[in-house]
Amino acid sequence: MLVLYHGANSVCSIKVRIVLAEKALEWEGRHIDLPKGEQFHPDFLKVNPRAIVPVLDHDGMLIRESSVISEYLDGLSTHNRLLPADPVAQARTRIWGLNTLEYHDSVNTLTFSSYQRQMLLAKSPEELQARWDAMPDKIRVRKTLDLMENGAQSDYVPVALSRLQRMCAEMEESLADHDWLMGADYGLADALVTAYFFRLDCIGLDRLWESRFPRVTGWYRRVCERPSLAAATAPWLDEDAIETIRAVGRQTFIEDADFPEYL
Ligand SMILES: N[C@@H](CCC(=O)N[C@@H](CS)C(=O)NCC(=O)O)C(=O)O
Repeated sequence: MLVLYHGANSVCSIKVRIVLAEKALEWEGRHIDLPKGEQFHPDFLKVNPRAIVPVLDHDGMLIRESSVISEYLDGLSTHNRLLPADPVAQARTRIWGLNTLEYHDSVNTLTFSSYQRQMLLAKSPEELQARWDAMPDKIRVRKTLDLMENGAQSDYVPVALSRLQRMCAEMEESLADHDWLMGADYGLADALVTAYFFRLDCIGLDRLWESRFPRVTGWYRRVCERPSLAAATAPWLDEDAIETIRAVGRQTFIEDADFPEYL
């Protein structure tokens, strides 16, 4: 049996849920409420001492890291094979998977400087202290504290924006000759990066690619038309929740603010 420990609005969980939907695999969810801090509960720490989701439990065998889980799931059935057969395309797909570590860090920066910041600001000093004490990664604590204090003015924000511009520029190049990242067919590389775009879209930052990167804009439109994105998001995130997140994002990242030029 496939059991996924996941968060409703966690980008890495959305990534894995997209692959589960693309592969039409049966799975059971164990929802971990991240804003409530359920990732720090001793029962979950037995599943992942790093206190992060997603974690896949396949018949008692635990697998962590969303891109690794995604490729693992793809290998479980021949239905809608997502990893290309060609070894070079496989290597390139895995590079997209590695890149997502950087995308995750950048998207996490922007999320915690906007709506997650509001969630943290609403907590009492005691609750916050308990959270910092529970977080195993103290570098992440430092970054979160900085984002909480400075919001969009944090030094982390322009770095994140310029890295994400680079992501868009690299994708624009990869999409020069075909509709999907690895060729004519939708594949694992597309599935691995989609959730980061979904989150940026939710926090009102679709202008990172809209009117700047036309091929990426078309790619995201096509991704949104696939039933897998709705299947991976709608049951956990309704339109009202997304609108609230977007409103905070729009307040945080002022519409006409210049993006740092990476290119
Ligand atoms: N590189 C990991 C990142 C996992 C990660 O950071 N997950 C976030 C949610 S997207 C989390 O569980 N955060 C817990 C917290 O913020 O305390 C992956 O791709 O699986």
